Amino acid sequence: MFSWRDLEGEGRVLIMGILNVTPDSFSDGGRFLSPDAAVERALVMEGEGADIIDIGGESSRPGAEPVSVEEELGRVLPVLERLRGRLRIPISIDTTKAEVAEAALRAGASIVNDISALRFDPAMAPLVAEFGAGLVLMHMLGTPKTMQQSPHYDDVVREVRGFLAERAQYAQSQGIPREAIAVDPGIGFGKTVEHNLELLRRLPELVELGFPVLVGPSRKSFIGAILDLPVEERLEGTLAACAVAVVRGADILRVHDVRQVRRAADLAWHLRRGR
Ligand code: HH2
Repeated sequence: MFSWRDLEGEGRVLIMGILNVTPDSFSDGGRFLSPDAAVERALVMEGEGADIIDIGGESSRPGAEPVSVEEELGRVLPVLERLRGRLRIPISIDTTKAEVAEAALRAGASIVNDISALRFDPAMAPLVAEFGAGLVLMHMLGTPKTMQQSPHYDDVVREVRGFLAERAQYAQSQGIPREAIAVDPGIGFGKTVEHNLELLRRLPELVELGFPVLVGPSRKSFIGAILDLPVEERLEGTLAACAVAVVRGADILRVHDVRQVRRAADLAWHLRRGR
């Protein structure tokens, strides 16, 4: 039975290294599409200090078209099969589809990272419960195709918090234990620059829910908008956002640049403990 507490045992922030096995992800699309390149990338991220490898076969960038189960499985399964027995750290599968999640769990994944928070596929919750898998519940307004069409909230933090609390209740009602659940405000998923900033500033209000909080600011467009920088120039902005998130209570960071974020996050962790 997966428990976030077991992973957190080392007393440091957890780094989830991103492995996008896609042709069209916003920052690294196409780079790890071949299974061999993807496996190599996973091993490198483990060596750089990742605690989890998050494998995804469908881009969720704004406006992205959904892909079929067959297409998604054809991308992620060869990577999972080749990774079997080669990683010491757990694997999460970034998918909203129960069929993809099930195949991935059978092939060695132990966490489901569902950006729809169990909304898109009714078979997902029972599946996670049956496998005793870990679960990330993320907030998103609508779907990736529509989420950036003038997002509006009266109070973004209150609404995201209410959504995550409701989804966590639902997950538990389906038999998923509380210890298996982490929550995520979904940086960039139906949010303006100001919404993203507000969520990071008021992260302690999400920490109060009592679940580990995952944050994924890596290379995202709010960094580009504020610093006026293209996606390949957003490392320093990512480090700043990650450090602040850790100080404000984040437990898990989902990032592309594992080596650099590991160092920044470890320092921020010590600052947080000292308070
Ligand atoms: N962000 C992305 C994808 N999955 N999962 C969680 N839990 N939180 C996030 O913030 C998150 C996520 C988008 O980033 P990326 O994977 O780099 O891009 P793409 O969706 O284009 O593959």
